[in-house]
Amino acid sequence: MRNPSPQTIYLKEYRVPDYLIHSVELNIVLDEENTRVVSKLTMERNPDCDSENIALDLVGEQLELVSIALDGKALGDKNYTLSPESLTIAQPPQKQVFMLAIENSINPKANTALEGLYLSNGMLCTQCEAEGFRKITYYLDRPDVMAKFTTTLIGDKDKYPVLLSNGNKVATGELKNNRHWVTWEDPFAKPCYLFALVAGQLEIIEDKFTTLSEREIDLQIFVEAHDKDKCGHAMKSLKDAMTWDEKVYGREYDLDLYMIVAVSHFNMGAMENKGLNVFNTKFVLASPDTASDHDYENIGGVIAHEYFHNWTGNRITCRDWFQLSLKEGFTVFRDQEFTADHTSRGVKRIEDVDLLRTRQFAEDAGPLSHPIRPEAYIEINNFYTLTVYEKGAEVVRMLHTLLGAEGFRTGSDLYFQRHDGQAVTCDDFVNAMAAANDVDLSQFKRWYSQAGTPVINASQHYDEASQTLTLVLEQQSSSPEPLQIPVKTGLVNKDGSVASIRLDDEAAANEITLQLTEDKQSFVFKDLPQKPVVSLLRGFSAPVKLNMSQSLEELAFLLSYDSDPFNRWEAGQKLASEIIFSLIEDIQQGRSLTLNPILIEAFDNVLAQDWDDLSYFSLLLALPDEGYLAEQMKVVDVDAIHEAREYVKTKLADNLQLHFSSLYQSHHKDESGCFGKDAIGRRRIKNTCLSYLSKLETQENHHLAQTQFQDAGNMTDQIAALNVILNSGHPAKAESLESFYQQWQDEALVIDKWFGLQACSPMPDTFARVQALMQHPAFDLKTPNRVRSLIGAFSQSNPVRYHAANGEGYQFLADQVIALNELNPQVASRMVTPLTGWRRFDEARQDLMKAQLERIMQTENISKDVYELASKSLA
Ligand code: 0A1
Ligand code: ZN
Repeated sequence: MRNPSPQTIYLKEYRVPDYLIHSVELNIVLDEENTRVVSKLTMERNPDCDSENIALDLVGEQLELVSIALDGKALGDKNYTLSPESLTIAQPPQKQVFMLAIENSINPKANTALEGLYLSNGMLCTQCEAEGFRKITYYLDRPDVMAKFTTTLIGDKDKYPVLLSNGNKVATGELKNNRHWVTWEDPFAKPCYLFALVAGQLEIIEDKFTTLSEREIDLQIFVEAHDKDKCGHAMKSLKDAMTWDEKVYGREYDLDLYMIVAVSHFNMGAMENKGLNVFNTKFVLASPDTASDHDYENIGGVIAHEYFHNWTGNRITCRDWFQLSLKEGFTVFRDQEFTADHTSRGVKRIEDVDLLRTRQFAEDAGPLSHPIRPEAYIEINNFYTLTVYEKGAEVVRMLHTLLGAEGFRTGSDLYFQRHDGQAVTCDDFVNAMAAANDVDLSQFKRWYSQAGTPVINASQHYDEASQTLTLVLEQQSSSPEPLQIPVKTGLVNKDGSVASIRLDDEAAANEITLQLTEDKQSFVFKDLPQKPVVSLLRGFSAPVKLNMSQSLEELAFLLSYDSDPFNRWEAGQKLASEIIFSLIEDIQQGRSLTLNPILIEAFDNVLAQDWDDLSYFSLLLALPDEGYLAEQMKVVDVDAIHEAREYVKTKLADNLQLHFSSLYQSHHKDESGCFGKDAIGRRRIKNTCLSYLSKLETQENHHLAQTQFQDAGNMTDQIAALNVILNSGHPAKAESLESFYQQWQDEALVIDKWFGLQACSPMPDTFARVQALMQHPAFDLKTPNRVRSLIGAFSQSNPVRYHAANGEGYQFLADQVIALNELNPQVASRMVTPLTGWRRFDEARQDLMKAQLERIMQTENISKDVYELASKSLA
């Protein structure tokens, strides 16, 4: 192990920096194996620092120090101390401003961790968030040290014709030996995690955007030559995002140039470096034949996310990494709303909640549960979590619900005005919201320090004599004091009409946001001549688990009549879940199975209606995900979940096949290249029907899938057909998989899908197939997208095969984590997650999973990343 007991960093130990950096001048001579960095820092002692310690501690890792000079004078090695992770100057000058010059070298080719400066398909690029800049040069690598950067890049003209960094290009020139240089100047002070450089043979796609105040911005996307035709959607999304941020938040872009570079090797989705975003190719490249509708939507969302960071993240950044949700929660909320405004609001909300409930709830219920503002970490890279991002966005959304759209905008205006150019905290954000609206949000702040998913128990009582309905809400959470929870509520009459809500002396309304602020509260609704059906937590107005007993009939009723798109879908999910859970019990007790006809009737009802929004219609027909069902079980029984869900799906297909067939036929059109809401909706509903029909295993349906697979002119249809072929007894399975590979072998992102599809298959031969695919020439442990599409997909999205009772899945995963630990600790630690939830399984599986975690803990040179996850989940 590198460090026997890696250090824990605590929020409560935050201190202002001892020194500040005003400006940085970087001179970087690029070379694959020996890049030279000269960094000139203009520094001063921080006037706000009251520490006695005058030593200057810079951090640096995997650097070869060449020289140091203070105010132009070389420092002898007695004047500083070097450790593998730091450079300390005991006696820096005590005058106001001094200059420190450092020269060091780095080896990008040896960098498989993809943090700092690294190589991707011959291109040099950087990733500095959270603490990657210290792998480029010695620095005060913390977000509250903000400096102005001037960067000169020098490189070979043929290998690196394009040389990019943050800000504006201010000078260029030629040198001998076929080299050239470019100087970039970023006028905005920034923390070093937002620094970026890119050098390589790249093609450029250009456009322009005129801002609200009529400034013309150059927009540039850089990609490898063969991808030049796949940037149209990304460029359009960028312009849409710029327009939206002006309209919704009054935020304009601030530099004259906005650049995006797509790279094939990237640990995450994308990175918001100032003026120079670096993106995983997955979130830039799209053409109708290579990218699915889902990919198109994701690209739009991620492009917007990174663009929105320019204000929520860059202009105003985090004081320390505990505040990560300050920028991430807010920015995710902004990108969710952007997508909702450009697609279908109801569908977007359902998909976001689905992700939250299947993945974030599981994280929050396990050993790695943490508040959206964590209080301690060993490795900050482990805290780019669903909790910080997705639950963080839910917390911001609750503020939006509580303050209303206008109040929220007044609050965000004040936040931008107060803190522009600063590194701030989550409290600063909530304080600005409170001050602008003249409300007290001190109770609301508890959401930032509370871990785990709160539970609301709801009960109701209707009194015919007084014509009142009393709703009692009780909350339970890890917070010692009650939380402030907005509970959007509606009432529906027996005939499906809206029942007016009259609460105390308030005016009647169709919908109300109840304020749950105490442990237990009663709400009395008046003037109700008949007992209405309650629709609670509309739009999923708070990230909580809601327990309210509702009969299957009431759920079926809400599925037909609830006017809230989220709760209408939710009623269907609850109905299906209840039925699946009772089948799970039957399976566990060895009883024979029959499907409750109420579900068939409810689906029949949905199928018989005319729907404008076909994507939403498809969601109403989707059964709850296996992961979501597992989340709700005390002891997860993956086999029974799978069997029960498959049984329900097959029975529905059997009973409703005429509906599914006729819907399939009426919506099966060739509209490849059309990405309007209707064309996307038609593809989605058609493929939902195809998936049901495939359960019947008839020759006719096999033929349907095969024809769709062969004729498809777009990736959505092709991959949907391949998926049903793969997951049925289709005779053309092997041939289809092979022809798909042959067709797309030169398109890395499509081959990722090919790996992913096979890894997720519930068929019995999947594990053997996954093992064989590990040996496939196209598989590479050094490419994170490949690792995620094979190892990640298998362990995170294929519960029934990954959790095989003999433990082969666990052993396989641990083997891969151990191999990845050496190469790329960040990716390795993300792969550990499916072992960490061991407490949720039966004893035999618990033992098998624990044994693998223990084996991982024995890894030689275990990284902080993997150590933190494995040790915390065993504790
Ligand atoms: N800030 C980026 C996410 C990101 C975080 C870490 C990275 O490397 C370790 C890369 C990207 C975002 O939210 O988009
Ligand atoms: Zn982000």
